[in-house]
Amino acid sequence: MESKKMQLRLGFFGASGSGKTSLLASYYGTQQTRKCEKEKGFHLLASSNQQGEKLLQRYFGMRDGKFPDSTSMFEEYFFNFHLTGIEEDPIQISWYDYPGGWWGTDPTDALDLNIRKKAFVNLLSCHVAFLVIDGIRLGKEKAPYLRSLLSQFRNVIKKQRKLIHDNYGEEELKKYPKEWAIAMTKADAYRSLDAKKFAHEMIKAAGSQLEELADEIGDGATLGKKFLILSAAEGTGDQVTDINKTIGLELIAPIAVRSTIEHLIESSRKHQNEIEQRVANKVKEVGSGGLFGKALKAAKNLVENIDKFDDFLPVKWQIITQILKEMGLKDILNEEIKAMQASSEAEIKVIVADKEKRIASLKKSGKVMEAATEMMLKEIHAGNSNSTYFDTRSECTASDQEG
Ligand SMILES: Nc1nc2c(ncn2[C@@H]2O[C@H](COP(=O)(O)OP(=O)(O)O)[C@@H](O)[C@H]2O)c(=O)[nH]1
Ligand SMILES: [Mg+2]
Repeated sequence: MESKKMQLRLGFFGASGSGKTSLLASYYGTQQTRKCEKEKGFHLLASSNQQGEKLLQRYFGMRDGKFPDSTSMFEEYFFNFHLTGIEEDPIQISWYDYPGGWWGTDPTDALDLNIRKKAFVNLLSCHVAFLVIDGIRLGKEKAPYLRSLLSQFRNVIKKQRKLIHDNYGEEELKKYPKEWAIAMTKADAYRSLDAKKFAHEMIKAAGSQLEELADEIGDGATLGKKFLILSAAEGTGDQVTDINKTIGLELIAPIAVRSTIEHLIESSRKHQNEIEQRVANKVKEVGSGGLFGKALKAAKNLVENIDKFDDFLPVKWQIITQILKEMGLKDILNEEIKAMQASSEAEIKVIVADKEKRIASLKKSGKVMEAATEMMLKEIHAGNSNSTYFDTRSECTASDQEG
């Protein structure tokens, strides 16, 4: 029997120099500070000492004022999500760094070929992918930068999908990651942009390219819906001026968790006819709350059918459906619906307080996995996530959903 540990695999796609290495070093380093552990009650630990040391070295370099040396290799890292005071680590996070340009060139030797093959397999196992946009370049070059980046990236996707198809077959292609977030790095250098403005700027400058890209990825791809802004540190050029001024890093893992849940919901919606016809009627009955709120409501009706998700979802999702089932998907969804519909800060505060109570009691009763998931979801609602994360679906009105 597979151990009941949630595997969460994240892929980062971005051109060389777009800030991926700095991001991970800062993310990891920040997690190791006592302040973080005290405030959040959790932190990430590298699964291997060697990897942990490498990341910390880069982080200390940044603390001393210098961004890390650039790397252009495919890199993978593994972390355990550690809850303060609890021995067992409930979530394992894999982080894959896919450097840009890499897919466009031919392998140089047998070793390179092998690394690439492995990277392919990992790519297919990713639950959530992040497309990295360089905030400094965006600020300077604006729309032409976005358009050229997106069309290059579309070629990359095309190439990847063809390679997967030719080497592993049609069936494997179904595993290709569908949950995508667009992440702008170096947000410290582009202060006037919050996540919502970033989303609007991208859609205005390159909306049709985003749609084409989503089509290239395949039916149900969420590329172009979720936007976040990140900064590894405040800096100018290759100098770090303040390592403590990071932006949005703490939301990466929570957004990934939330995305996996959304993916299950969307899949269940798409397959609703296969699951139960009566659900379709229920969907019509639900009221407003935005497209996402509506999706969540529809999903509520499917909670009892979660067993059947495994029939149509690729294997990589099964451990997640199993966990969600055990932890009471219904409760989570109810909470998330409330949170999505909350309009005032006071309402959000109540939700966060409720979650905190729930987390404390889950921890007390040894439900570590459940506590960890709740902690991440709480993170999205707490703090200033409104300015660093934006889902365009929260803007849609209920009528967008008809038909
Ligand atoms: N201002 C600012 N500059 C950054 C940040 N992250 C990276 N940079 C700059 O971008 C360069 C490339 O970053 P790197 O992490 O190596 O990019 P990668 O090639 O995608 O891994 C760094 O040397 C810095 O000059 C950031 O958060 N803020
Ligand atoms: Mg790098």
